[in-house]
Amino acid sequence: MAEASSIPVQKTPAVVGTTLREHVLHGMHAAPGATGEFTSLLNHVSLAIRIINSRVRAAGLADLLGYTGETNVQGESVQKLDAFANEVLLNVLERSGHCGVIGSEEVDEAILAHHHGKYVVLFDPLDGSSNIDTNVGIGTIFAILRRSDPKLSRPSLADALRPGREIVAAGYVLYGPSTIFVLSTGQGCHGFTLDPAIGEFFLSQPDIKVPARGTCYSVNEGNFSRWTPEIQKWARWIKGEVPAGTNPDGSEPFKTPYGARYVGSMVADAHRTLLKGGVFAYPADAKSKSGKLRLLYEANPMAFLFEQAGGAATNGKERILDIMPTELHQRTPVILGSRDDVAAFRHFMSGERG
Ligand code: AFP
Repeated sequence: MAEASSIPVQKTPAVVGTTLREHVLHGMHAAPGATGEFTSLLNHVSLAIRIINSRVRAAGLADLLGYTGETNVQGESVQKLDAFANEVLLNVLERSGHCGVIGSEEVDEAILAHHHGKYVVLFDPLDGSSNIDTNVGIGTIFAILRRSDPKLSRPSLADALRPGREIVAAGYVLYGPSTIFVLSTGQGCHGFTLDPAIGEFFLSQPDIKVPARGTCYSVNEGNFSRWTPEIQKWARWIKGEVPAGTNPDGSEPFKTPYGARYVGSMVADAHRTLLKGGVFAYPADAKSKSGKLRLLYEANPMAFLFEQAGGAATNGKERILDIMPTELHQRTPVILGSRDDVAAFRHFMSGERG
């Protein structure tokens, strides 16, 4: 029988890890000249998220399922939870006093808030809302930009119409089996999980790196007949209907077929892709000629996070973060994920493969 002394001592895992608040404060201390406003703004975002989360978790009980009877600026029926999440974010952000401009997927015009507010916050309050009634993962997505001249100029729409490469922080929250907050302030991409008993987000996935290649593709293939021949060729290739072939960049051949995974909530599909690799695509089609997803509320924040995690995001021709927006509710094709898988899609679009 083994002596007691030879039994390896199990280290108790730390009960309390790094909270989201500490993580953000740490970033502030490392930034010379930081005033604390950005930290305060992120704390307000986190508060709004926790309020939304509490309602999402009780949706079936609190008469929050179903539609309000209104249609939003996109012409889509507004879900009650969508309207609630939107209101919470708008109220909390306005009260923070840090926002010059706020843009929401649910609101027609940009909201010009505080004259000297340093920041612009753009968000999709509840992404994947058509999945709400069936208890499938949904999420919130946001991006934060800094106004160029908050002391001298009044807030205007132009403050929001900036390319994604100027984003200073972006994140999404996935209301799934647990509530996960993925955040980047430009120093990598980090995942926090909500401890519902304590009401705090704790760092659970530090420095997420998306694998250079994955094994899954995520696209609404019901749109196949509406796609261009180039996109159709990509889809046939990734399903292994044609030989994998050699790569234009000389890298190791892909192992097709890839597996298919599609939830229909961008946050859920993107989160899986971020952690496991592969590619998520919502390309343009004959019905949605500019794609379906919104540049400022969905594509840009996700592209920022994927690039921070070593992945890539394109509209098929151009890096998402380089697109110069012309409208608040502009749509764009989005292809994001593992570096090599996104490159393969681009090679089909440019005709380098096909
Ligand atoms: P909803 O918020 O209307 O459900 O749209 C979700 C979404 O914007 C995005 O989250 C999904 O990736 C995409 O649309 C799904 O679109 P399809 O239903 O056309 O596949």
